[in-house]
Amino acid sequence: MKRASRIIESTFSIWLLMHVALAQGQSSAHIPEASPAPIEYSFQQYISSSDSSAVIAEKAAKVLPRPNQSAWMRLERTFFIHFGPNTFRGVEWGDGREDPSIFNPTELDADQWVRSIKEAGGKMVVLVCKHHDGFNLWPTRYSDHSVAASPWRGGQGNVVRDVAVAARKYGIDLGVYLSPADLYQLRTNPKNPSGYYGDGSKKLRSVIPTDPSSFRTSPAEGRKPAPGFKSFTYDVDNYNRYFLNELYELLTEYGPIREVWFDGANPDPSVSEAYDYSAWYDLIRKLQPQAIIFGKGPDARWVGNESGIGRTTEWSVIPLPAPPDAFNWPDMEDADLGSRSRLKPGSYLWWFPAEVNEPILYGWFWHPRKHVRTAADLIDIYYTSVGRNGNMLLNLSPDKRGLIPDNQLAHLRLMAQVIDETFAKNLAAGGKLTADNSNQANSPSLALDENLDTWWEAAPGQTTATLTLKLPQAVSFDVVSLQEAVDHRGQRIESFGVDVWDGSKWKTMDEQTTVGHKRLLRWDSPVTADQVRIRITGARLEPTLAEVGLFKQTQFVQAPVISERDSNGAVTIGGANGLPVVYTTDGTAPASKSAVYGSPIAVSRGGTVQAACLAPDGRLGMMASKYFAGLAPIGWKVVNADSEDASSPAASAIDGNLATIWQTRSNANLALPHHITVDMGSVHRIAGFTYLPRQDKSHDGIVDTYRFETSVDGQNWTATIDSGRFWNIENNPTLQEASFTPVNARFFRFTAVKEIGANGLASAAEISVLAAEGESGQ
Ligand code: FUL
Repeated sequence: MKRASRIIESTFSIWLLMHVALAQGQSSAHIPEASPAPIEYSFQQYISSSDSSAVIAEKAAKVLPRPNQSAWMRLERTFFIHFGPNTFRGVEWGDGREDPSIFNPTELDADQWVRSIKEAGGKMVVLVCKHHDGFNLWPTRYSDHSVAASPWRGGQGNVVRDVAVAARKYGIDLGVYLSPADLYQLRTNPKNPSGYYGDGSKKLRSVIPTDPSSFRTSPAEGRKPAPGFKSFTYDVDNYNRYFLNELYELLTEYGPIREVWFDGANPDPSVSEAYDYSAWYDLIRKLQPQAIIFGKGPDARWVGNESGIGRTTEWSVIPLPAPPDAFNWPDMEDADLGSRSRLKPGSYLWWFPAEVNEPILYGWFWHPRKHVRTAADLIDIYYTSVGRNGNMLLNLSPDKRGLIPDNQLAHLRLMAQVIDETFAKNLAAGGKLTADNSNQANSPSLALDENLDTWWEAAPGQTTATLTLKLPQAVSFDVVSLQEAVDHRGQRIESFGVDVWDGSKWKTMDEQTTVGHKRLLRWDSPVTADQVRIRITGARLEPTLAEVGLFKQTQFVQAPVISERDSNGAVTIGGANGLPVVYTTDGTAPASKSAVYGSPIAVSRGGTVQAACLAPDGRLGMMASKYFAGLAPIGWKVVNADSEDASSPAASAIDGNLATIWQTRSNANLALPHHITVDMGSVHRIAGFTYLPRQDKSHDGIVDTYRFETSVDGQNWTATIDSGRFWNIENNPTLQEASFTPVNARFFRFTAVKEIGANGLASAAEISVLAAEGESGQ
């Protein structure tokens, strides 16, 4: 990295570098021999081949979060906004060939976005400033492909500015997502023949910010730096210069930036471009030293899925095979990233906490047909993200108006209400916490003082302990919250259990592994006790607890249960325990005035059913929501499939049962393409199709590239979509929908051209078609 040779502007950088240098010097340069030097706390530790297992554990326990991470981990509930040309095209990934004129929201109101986030307990908004399609949501000086070229506000609008102003108004942090992949700039994009991405240009000495008028020819010419900031020099090619200038604009013109989000996805790897990460990171550290560099960066890691689920064993101290300065930060998806068996000689130990991202819709960009995760789903996600030592990053999707629609907000508000009410009162407060061993300076009462910077710590040399909480009277609780003093002592607890006193003996309620910044245990039903015991059964070094909490989940009337479609395409709503149920089928959230459920609802054309019980006090209970993709397969038959496994027949792709799949034979016919042809029994006017990939966690045969053909008579076929792709299906294997100009069809044929793996398989849980507006149904 170029760091060492330059003047270092910020004290944070100096502090960081000193510590990293110290740690490297201490461990890799001087491998301890007879009497090892004491192990100091550090931002980085190196495991050498002579380290005993006790030394390795101590080193892992003495890796601390860096200051930018400490503040970030305390944000817990954070939000993403995906909005751009994709919103107007109804796609997940664009192609960089979009005309800027399609970006024309009629009522864009960033204040509404940020207000909604604030009201939902959000502490940060990360705005997608440029997605993979390369359209910039601020009027950058370095590209004509931006809001300035759109009709929105006569080309005078700036989404980044609007969000930054609102974030300041509501007192929440701002983060920026800038996609490294850029299809507009792609060298092969016919819409932009002079694109920078992969143009093979030479690395030139470049001053950042560069003078836009000499960007290609003499990039050593800088423009005036932003007030309060300096210029910097890097040797970079055209695309990296473009990217650095975009970063410079975002990091100098919109106030403090808490996170810079680099995505690893690349929709078109046919053109390659070497990202100069070291220059990017260097610039970020200099301009916004407190910012977290996420993903393709050293400060926070993608948890490995886009469904909001952290690991039950989630270590923030991660062994890296190379020094952090030289590492390229791949996605880390293994089930276990940091347990003792992973701490091998030659590893660099580094604080690298998880961020758990998930969209509120089943997809990142808004589309009227994408259904919303219910409040109950979002609450589950809170427990599997924040409750598992990760930050929750929940995406909201403004619609074409530029507003977050009510159906997203209804679930979001309910989620926040339930979480806020649940955690409003710590039932452990007022109790007395004792421990069978403690460090004199760290008494157990410090774990009940609502201060994360004071903590209980076990006595020197102890790696197990039992803490007992005695309450003045019995309390009922179903959530236990534990937090380690990670900022001061790192992450240490390897295993623990929680017991309650049932009047005559201790009863074990739960046993788990890691704690970290926060671990939430959530039980199906509350337990009542006046004594609670926390047994720390394993730790890397003396364990700590900064805070202990007992909570009772707020009571909401449970959501009713919406059935699958029956063979006539009707759904029933049950599980209301005698309460009236209100429901909607138009995508809006049910309210007390919505239709009252009486008899099965016809959903043969597809759509969303949302329902909630009305409690006797008039409050609406938790909402249930179910989306039915496409036409119900009433009377449909498979005419032909080129291959099917005996246990996964082709008929399973059109049986309306999401749990059964069609999969091609794994011992023959292995080469793609594979196809399935379906007779719908009568002619329909259709405008798209749906593909639900298998939902059993296996990736076998999930389709990436497909052909979709239709026919009225089963003889003459039209390639309605000759070659289509399910963008991002590998990361987010949820329902896919593709639209086309309406056609009449009785037959359709779906051909899997390419799968996400390389086994030659094709599979599908369900395939259906989308009725065109005005299609009268069956
Ligand atoms: C992914 C991207 O490809 C998606 O479009 C989205 O931006 C998500 C947050 O990251 O990898």
